[in-house]
Amino acid sequence: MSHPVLNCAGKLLDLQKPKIMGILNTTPDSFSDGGNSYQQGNLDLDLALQRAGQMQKDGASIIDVGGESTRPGAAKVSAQEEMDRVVPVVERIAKELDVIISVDSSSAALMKEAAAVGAGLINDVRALKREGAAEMAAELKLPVCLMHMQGQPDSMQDKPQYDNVLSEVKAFLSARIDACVAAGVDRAQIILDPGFGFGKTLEHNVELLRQMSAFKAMGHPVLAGLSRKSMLQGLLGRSVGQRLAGSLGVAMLALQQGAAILRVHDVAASRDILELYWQIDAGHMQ
Ligand code: 7PM
Repeated sequence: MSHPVLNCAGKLLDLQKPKIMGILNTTPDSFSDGGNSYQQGNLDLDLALQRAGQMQKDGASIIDVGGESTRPGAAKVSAQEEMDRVVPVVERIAKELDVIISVDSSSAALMKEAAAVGAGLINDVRALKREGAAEMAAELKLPVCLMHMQGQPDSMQDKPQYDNVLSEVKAFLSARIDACVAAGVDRAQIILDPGFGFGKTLEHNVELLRQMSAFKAMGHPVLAGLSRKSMLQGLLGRSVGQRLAGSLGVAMLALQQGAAILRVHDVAASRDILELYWQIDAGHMQ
């Protein structure tokens, strides 16, 4: 596992050097119409493309397109609504940019539609547990990111509880790897993610970050999703708009423990710390 290369629908993702995944939300509150309608016009697609292009210029290798708000306490989004938001954005970016597009979804139907218009990676906060998702990922032959979550987005932060958070998250991911491989997913195409903030208290998140190298030791590339997360509220008292420095600090800690992909909002700044890590702390070992 010293040199994993994932095949994202023909585009190779070489993880010898860590890579940046830029976050592109298609939820209405993150778009120009301010949430009046989820129907996207050309202006919305233009804006999504422009944001994706900027992130690529800033150093993102992957653009993560999501349409379901998984924010703690968030309302559910209908499958059709999610499809209507995500698929046109994936299609537009795939047409115009030479970049790997990941689709942040748990729905097998959406994975299929997104792959048909150019998605190259599946990022599922439910670790392909939904009906038909693992089989679909296997059929599409795309890399998958399996994330740990305790509970469901609408209630997961109510009372997260673990006897041993590290061993329970590892056991969950290990079971999901086995289930996905049994469904036909190529083991070499599986990325793991401890799921910071998904059914975890501040203490749980800190423990997982401290022990992040344990996930790499499972033999898969590891994705770290720490950008602007609420643990920075807990540790630093920073509101969401004030979390850049904290996000970069925890991203560096994740890199030092072997994280292969950083999922971030602030691509340019994250690329700087990735370069520092690579030139100072990792490059000399290669
Ligand atoms: C509000 C709060 C909106 C939190 C969105 C979020 C991850 C992810 C998300 C992650 C992977 C965010 C989250 N987080 N996928 N999707 N790993 N693989 O902060 O940590 O972006 S949504």
